[in-house]
Amino acid sequence: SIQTTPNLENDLQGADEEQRELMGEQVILVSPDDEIQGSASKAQAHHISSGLLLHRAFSVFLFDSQKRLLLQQRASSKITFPLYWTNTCCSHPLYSIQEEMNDSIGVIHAAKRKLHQELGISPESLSDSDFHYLTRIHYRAMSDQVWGEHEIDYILFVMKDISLSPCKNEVEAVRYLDREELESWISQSKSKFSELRLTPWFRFIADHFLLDWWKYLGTDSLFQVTDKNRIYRA
Ligand code: DMA
Ligand code: MN
Repeated sequence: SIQTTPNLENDLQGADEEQRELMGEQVILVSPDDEIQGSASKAQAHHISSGLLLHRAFSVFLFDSQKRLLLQQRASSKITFPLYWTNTCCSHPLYSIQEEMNDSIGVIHAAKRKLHQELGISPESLSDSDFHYLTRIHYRAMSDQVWGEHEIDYILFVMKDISLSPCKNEVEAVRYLDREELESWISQSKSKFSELRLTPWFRFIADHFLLDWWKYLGTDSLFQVTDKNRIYRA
């Protein structure tokens, strides 16, 4: 049938079954100052019919001990940004006592859950203190005509050698890149002839912060050039 107005149920129909299931998760709705307002389903928060509800998210950047960044290509089954390359792991803290805790504790709990589910990284191999919360970024970006992101994204850095076993339904491919290799990927992705696509949030972080922060990786200077209390508006 021909669809005239975007409809949440119709737009979910054609999606991958496992990903559709995950669209029932309850994400945390926040104000532009990141104060908790309530919850909504992941489907509702990301669909144009509700106007894209501002919610809390996190982006993990995991580096190995050689300071190479682990990137993932999103699986073709993802409802938003399928097959785009992006940082190690992204998702949302859920509306639960464990994950709605403030001062980045909640998002760290959520990050451990998703590093395990998406990449098969065992939660025992990471402690809360391995995660370094740097700052927050507020951005909005459409994936297609009906699905998009509108989030306050907590940036988490981890430097640790880990073993992984990616989940096919979440991740198409993984790759470690050093700083110079990422710079060349970024310029490649800007060419209109390139098939390499980077997610908008990763692109924003890479363009504005990442290459600088990378220089300070593993040193205390990293925390002098980042502001935990600030929310950058993309
Ligand atoms: C959402 O990521 C979070 C950000 C920072 C874009 P996602 O679409 O990968 O979430 P999930 O893995 O829960 O589907
Ligand atoms: Mn989101």
